[in-house]
Amino acid sequence: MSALGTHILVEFLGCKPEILNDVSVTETGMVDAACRAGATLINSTFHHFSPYGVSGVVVIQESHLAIHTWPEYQYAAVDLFTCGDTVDPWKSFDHLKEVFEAQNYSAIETKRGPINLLTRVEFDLKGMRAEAQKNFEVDEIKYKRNVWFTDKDENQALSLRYTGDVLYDKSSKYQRTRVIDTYAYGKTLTIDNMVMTTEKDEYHYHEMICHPVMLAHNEIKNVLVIGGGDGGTVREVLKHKTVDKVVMVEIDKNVVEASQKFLPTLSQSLDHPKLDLKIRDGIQFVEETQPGTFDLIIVDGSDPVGPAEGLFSETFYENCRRALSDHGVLVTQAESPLFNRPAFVQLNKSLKSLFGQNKVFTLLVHIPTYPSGTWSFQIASKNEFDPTRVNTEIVDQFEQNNVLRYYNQEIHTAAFALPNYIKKMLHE
Ligand code: SPD
Repeated sequence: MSALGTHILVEFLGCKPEILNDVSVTETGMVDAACRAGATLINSTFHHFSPYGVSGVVVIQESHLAIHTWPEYQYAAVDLFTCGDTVDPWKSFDHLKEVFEAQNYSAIETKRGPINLLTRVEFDLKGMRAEAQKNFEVDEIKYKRNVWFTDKDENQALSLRYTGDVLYDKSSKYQRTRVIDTYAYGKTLTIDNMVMTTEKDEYHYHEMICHPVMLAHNEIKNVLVIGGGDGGTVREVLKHKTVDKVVMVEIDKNVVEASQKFLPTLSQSLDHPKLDLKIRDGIQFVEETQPGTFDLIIVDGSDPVGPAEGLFSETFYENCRRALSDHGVLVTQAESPLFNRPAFVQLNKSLKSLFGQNKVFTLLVHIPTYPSGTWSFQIASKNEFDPTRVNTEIVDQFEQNNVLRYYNQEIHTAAFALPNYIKKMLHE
């Protein structure tokens, strides 16, 4: 290897103006060109200028492809910059020539980072970051780094802009846990590129996974929380005076550690005397639990990929049912009917087949930082229990004593009201 990278400066002339003015065709062509070169795609951002022109960059693991078009001159200026031996930027060139229907072109290849002029050094990454951070503090108002965290599937996404610094980043054999500092929602816990909870909207989720069921029931003594390592759920559970004991089973100690270090408002009750915190697999724990042990099981797991996949299986819920006391009830995070319809519908079906058609209820909650914003919990009870009915005096008293931010008696009723499209999904 004689240089770190290859840079090809391309002039495409006599191109089709309609193509050069179409941001979507241009972006697709550039992304496709990166893939044909054998590059690993990181991200792309493209913009259309009115009335003419497109600018865009495709960031690849091996550097970048960039373009500026002047449709009115049938001209595009393209940079193809790649590093390493596995990527061939000339394949991108060949592809783009076809896409833009260029009648003429010129290309100059130059080597970037000549190895004979460079000396590799080791350096202190952390020190550099701290130094760079000082500059941002001075200039904070003028410059905010444009770094985004995106929770997405192949068709939908939720993005949060953050400072660019990752406060916590550890991978276990199960998953990668990070804490980032977002501008709009404060410190945010993520697992494997998915938002788990944020400082500023966590109460929507944590109040709603506990209080509707606990207040409607009003005799919950022994509670099991599966997952919930950030501590938000046990913080809310422990607000109920009826509770004698809470067992929380979190598979990954990193989640607890991250929350204790950076999310104190969530993790504040993780050392509560009524709490028995176990770091182990919740699925196995429930399998081994004596029948009839818990009045309430709360499944506060992640999305159904990786270690949380089993938290959506019928065997797991069969074991939960067995572990519940006669008047026991289960609440589980049940994904979004919009973002993950298959998981939402399947979970409802499984619970109905295990607990009975009339013993399963769906509750909706608005969570701004989860993709689509609409999220659900499902409730299943062993015996007759109607969680939609609640003593309003008890709710009012509880809400005032605990200064709740989301839940109240009107929300209790409203949360069980399902839009027609969701009713239809659940009855198909
Ligand atoms: N898409 C995110 C679903 C995560 C559910 N659990 C969140 C943990 C909060 N305690």
